[in-house]
Amino acid sequence: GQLFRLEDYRPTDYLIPETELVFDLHPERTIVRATLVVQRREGVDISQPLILDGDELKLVSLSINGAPLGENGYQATPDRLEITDLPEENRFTLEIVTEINPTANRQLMGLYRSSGVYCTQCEAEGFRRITYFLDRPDVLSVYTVRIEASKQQAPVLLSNGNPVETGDLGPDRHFAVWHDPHPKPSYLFALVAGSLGSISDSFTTRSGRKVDLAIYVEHGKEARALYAMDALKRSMKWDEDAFGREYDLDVFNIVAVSDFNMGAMENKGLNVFNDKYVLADAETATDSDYAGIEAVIAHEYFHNWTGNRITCRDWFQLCLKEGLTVFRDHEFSADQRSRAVKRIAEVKTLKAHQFPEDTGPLAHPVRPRQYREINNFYTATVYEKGSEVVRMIRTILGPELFRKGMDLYFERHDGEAATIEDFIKAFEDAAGLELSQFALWYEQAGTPNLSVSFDYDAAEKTFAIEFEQSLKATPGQNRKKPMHVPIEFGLIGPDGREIVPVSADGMEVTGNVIHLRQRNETVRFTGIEERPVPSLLRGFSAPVTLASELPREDLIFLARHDGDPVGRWQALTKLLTGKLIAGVKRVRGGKAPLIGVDIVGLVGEIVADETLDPAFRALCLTLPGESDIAREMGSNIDPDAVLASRDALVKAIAVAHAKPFAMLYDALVNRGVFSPDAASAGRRALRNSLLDYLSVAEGNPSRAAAQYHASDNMTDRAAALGVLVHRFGGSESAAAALAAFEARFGGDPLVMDKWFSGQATRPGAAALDTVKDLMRHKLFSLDNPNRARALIGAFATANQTGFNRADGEAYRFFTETILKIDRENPQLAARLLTALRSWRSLEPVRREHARAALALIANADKLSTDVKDIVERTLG
Ligand code: B3K
Ligand code: ZN
Repeated sequence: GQLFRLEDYRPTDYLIPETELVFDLHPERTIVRATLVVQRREGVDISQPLILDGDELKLVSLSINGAPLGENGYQATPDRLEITDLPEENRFTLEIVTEINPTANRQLMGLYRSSGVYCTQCEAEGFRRITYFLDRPDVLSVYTVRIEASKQQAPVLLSNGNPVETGDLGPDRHFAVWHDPHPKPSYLFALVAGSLGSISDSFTTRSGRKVDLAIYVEHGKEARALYAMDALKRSMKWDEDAFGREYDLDVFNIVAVSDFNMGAMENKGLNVFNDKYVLADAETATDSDYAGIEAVIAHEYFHNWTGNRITCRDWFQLCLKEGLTVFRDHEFSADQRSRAVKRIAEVKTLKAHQFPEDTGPLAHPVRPRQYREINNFYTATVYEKGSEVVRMIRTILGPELFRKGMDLYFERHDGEAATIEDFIKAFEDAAGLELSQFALWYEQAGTPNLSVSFDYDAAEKTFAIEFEQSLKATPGQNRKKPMHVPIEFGLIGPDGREIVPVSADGMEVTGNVIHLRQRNETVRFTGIEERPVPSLLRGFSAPVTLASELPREDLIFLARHDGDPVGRWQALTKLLTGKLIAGVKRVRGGKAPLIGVDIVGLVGEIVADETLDPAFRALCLTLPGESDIAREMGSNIDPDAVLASRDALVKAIAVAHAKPFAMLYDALVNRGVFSPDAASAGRRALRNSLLDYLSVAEGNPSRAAAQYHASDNMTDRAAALGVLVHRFGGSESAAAALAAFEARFGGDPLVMDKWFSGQATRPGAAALDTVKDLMRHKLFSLDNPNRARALIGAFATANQTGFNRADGEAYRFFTETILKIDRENPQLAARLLTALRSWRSLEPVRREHARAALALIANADKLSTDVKDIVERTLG
């Protein structure tokens, strides 16, 4: 693959201000007639050819200003069209006719069919699979789209923008015309045509524009789209209130399809979704499905301003739209639900997905400087860390100046393709600040580590905190500069109250934020009457790791008394992780883990505290997962020992608190009809976590089996199934529940994904055979991304002991499967393959098996660019 570099960016010689597309839709032979108004940029010589991107295209005809182009005037290959015979005038019309085959398109990029529905996916480079074009985000065009199709096969005809006209074309064909007045890059183009059911509603913007809303789904599933519609209306309102952003078209359409490479796509006025992020009701969706739908609906809607109205100059700037839009959807969910619980969930996600990226071979900056395959850069670093960087800007500026900066950004760059520099400049100008050191967060890969030590001087009544920041080398970046790290903090007195220092010397401190800028710095607080317990990184104010020499008693104190719930959770997690890691070491030495009563008591205390939100208690009760423990250990991982240590702590907590846990389990039983709201979901989360502990304490599956069969909602049902399969797999109760689930939901592949994942994640070596068997299940298909992720993805990322079998058999199976998927859908194969990115941190035997499996992929022939890029960097 070719290497693309940020420093090679150059604007195009030609622009395409207007694009007219006519689609004559047929399953195997679709004709696309593109009429482009082409504009030569000022100063560009007429001898400069017009070079357009293509991908697997078949050119039918080509003309300029109405006259067919002679064979010597151009050169066409499936992936490139170079036109040399161009008119002298600087503005001309180019007509390109191409033929494409939507049915044969299994990569799910460009125009393809999903269960008979024509749909498109153009980001990042899918539009070039429809017609030859300047397929890059800095070429903005006004689109008019005419779709012609069979009335019977495709009664619904949708594209971007507003509907203009519809009509008949004889007995079985009809057409629709759409016009999008907002200039947009080609990656935001969309078309949908098919037979679909729908629900509709409307939203009136604050300036009085009435917007017609519709969600299109498979016939019969309309009622399952109601929650998504509700989330959409709340998102539209929230963006007006929180960011002053109104919607700008007469219609907003969402379509759910069942074959989709990622979560969803923000095409202007026509969002296309993976059905997983639209369909929900009590019977089929869990609370976390509901939360995911709310977040993704909001995310795609928010892109209308951050991504669409202001887009990216080039794909290196991807975080400009993604990091910012993730930040916006995080804030939305925080406002709709419990802010603290939402923040803890974000921190867990960041640590689980982004931290391993930063410490592994695929590490890259939030704004990468080079890529071979852009689709491999839709990563947790660009999205989640990108969001954390925006959050830090708000922490540094404060909410008012942050909003002022956002307003300035919208005002300056509306209708443009912008860069990270433009974004940062808006905040610098709004706040009168200089953010050049801060901008290193976009440039330097890796997670900074802060070593912190403390010194209380009772005689001077001062409390000093000494920081040392370090950042390890990452691929292509050996030497790093110190960063600007905003550290939210609190000092807590022995009575649990916050201490307000008289002054802070040595470092910049604004309000409750310490600004770390040098490699080594010390802040000294004065007027501190008693030795305080410091709470650092409150709200997880920066994406860093913290190595503090805080004594155990202080961590216990913080877990009990920190006024910041995120701080409480962080302290508890640190204690639990330390205990779990010590346990792993003992297990590896052939000994049983030692479990102190204090930590067991602490967990029980928090769980029993009725003054706390049940969702928060559930988070505290859920021990760090096996991969969290492995990540914190960093090297020489033996997943079997990790599981043994974790199970031992679960058991100790379960046995110690069996009685109060059982009472709480009963008290939390669902009463009344199911509601997906955050408070009800929090109670279910706590109750289902208790179910796991109680089942361990009781040593039998009865309680989980009873819950499974009594459940009136998927959250409780899936949780019970999880306990049965993971704790009592192979038991009659587990088999009965699996059979009941299949009998009930066997007609619905999306729901059955839970059944596939549940079995794929059963701990232990036996899961591999189960996964192989399930691949032959009638509902399973490697071609469908949701199925592949539910079975293969879940096995590789969420089954530490099963996937990392000591004999390496699972790696070999995985390798073969990736190669199979790669033949049809390279993007999906490459994404799944990242499951092996942390192979170097395994113990030597497994590490060697994993390396050999990766080498098998690297040496296979006919690898896609996508998989080749990942495997080469992973083996690095
Ligand atoms: N922008 C899309 C992701 C496109 C991925 C292309 N490989 C969804 C989103 O982030 O909202
Ligand atoms: Zn996005």
